[in-house]
Order: sequence, then C-alpha cells, then structure tokens
Amino acid sequence: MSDVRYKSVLFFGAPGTGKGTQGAILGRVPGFFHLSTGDMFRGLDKESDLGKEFLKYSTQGLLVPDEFTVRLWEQHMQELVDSGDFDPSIHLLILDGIPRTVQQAGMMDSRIEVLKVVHLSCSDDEQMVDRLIKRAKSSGRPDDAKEDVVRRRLEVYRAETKPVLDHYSSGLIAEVNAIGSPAQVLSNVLSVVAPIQAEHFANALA
Ligand code: B4P
Repeated sequence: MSDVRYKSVLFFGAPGTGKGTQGAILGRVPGFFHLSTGDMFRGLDKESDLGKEFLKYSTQGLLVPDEFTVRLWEQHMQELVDSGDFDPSIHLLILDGIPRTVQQAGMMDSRIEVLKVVHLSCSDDEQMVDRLIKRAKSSGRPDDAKEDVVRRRLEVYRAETKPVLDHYSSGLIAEVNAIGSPAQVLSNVLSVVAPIQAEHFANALA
C-alpha cells in the first residue's frame, strides 16, 4: 500500500445537509476527486457478504463498524490510485462521509492530511428530514424510506459523528451554511475550497 498521505478536505454534516450533493458537483471540477463512503457501500453487490453486512446496519439507520469501514475505504482508495483514476499529486480529495466516528478519525490520521473540514451546518432537523424523505421517492434507498430510520440517523450523527469535529484543530474547521438552494450552498462551499486547491495544487493546475 502507498504511504502517501492524501491531501484531503472533509465534507462533514448531518444526513441531508448536502455533503453528497455538493461533493458530486465538485468532483466534476478538474483537480478535485470526490469519494463518498455511502456510494462506496451502495456499490457493493447486495448478495455478497460485505453487501449484506452494510445493509444490516444502514437499513436501521446505524453506522457500519469502524474496522470494516476503514479497511474497505483503504482498499477502495488503493484501487483508485492503481487504476489512475485518483492521482494524489494532482487531485484534492473530497472525503464525503468519512471519518464518521472519533475512532475512524484516529485510524485515518496516518492516511490523510486534512487541509480543511467543511462543516455543512443546519439547525433545523425538519428540513433535513424533509430532504431525505423526498429523496426516497426517487433514489429507492431503504435508509431514506422510513421517517423513524431517518430520525435515527440524525440521532446517530449527533452522538457518534459530531464529536469528530473535536479531533481536528478549530482552525481547520470552516462553518458553511447548508440552508439555501443547492447553488447557494455550492457558492458557500467554493469560497472555502477554491483557495485551498489554489494554494496546494497551483503547479498541478498550471
Ligand atoms: P451517506 O450516503 O453518506 O448518506 P447521508 O448522510 O444521508 O448523506 P448524503 O450525502 O447522501 O445526502 P445529501 O445530504 O447530499 O451514508 C449512508 C449510510 O452509509 C450511513 O447511514 C451509514 O450506514 C453508512 N456509512 C457511510 N459512511 C460511513 C462511515 N464512514 N462509517 C460508518 N457507516 C457509514 O442529500 C440529501 C438530499 O437532500 C438529496 O435528495 C439532495 O438532493 C437534497 N439536497 C441537498 N442539498 C439541498 C439543498 N440545498 N436544498 C434542497 N435539497 C437539497
């Protein structure tokens, strides 16, 4: 396995705050590489042991165990490097959905160099619930379909994921308002990440 620490920006926030939405847009901009662990898990064959393990947790609104998650993430990253899809010398890695527990954050310290944590914040749970329930109609995601599961995901976020913010120095954390249209939120996100890309990848982009 490569010993390069990937230069990364963490997209952080409760379910429904727009991590995946914004990450997917940024991933289309040259020089950014978007990796969503939710997408990584959903890409597993549902009939495989790994796929069944994921569904066992996600359908209850729970997080997948840390060891399994980080091991799968590391393998996935290595495959992306080996295939040439992700090149750490030119791509700023946008990590969406990981680390999601304090333990994951510790396990990943030797693998990533965190340049910024973009905290998409929204104080109104009802807006998040509304967004996820609406998505259920088009995505077919079982973890969006039931309101009690969506609410459990918000509780799990507060109990297990929000403490991850304390793992990083306060100077690394950028508060970004997640309320507003996707384009407005994108504008907020870009104001944070564009200067980081320019600072760290100026030569690669020239
Ligand atoms: P994720 O796929 O990460 O699901 P999510 O938290 O709901 O966020 P997502 O990024 O997809 O949604 P977004 O807010 O962009 O995780 C799914 C499951 O995988 C987890 O519950 C867990 O079981 C497992 N998992 C993943 N990573 C893990 C880890 N590290 N450790 C353990 N388990 C892990 O979008 C939501 C909706 O809002 C969309 O429909 C979108 O169109 C809409 N929307 C977005 N922005 C909007 C805006 N500004 N206005 C209106 N609507 C908006």
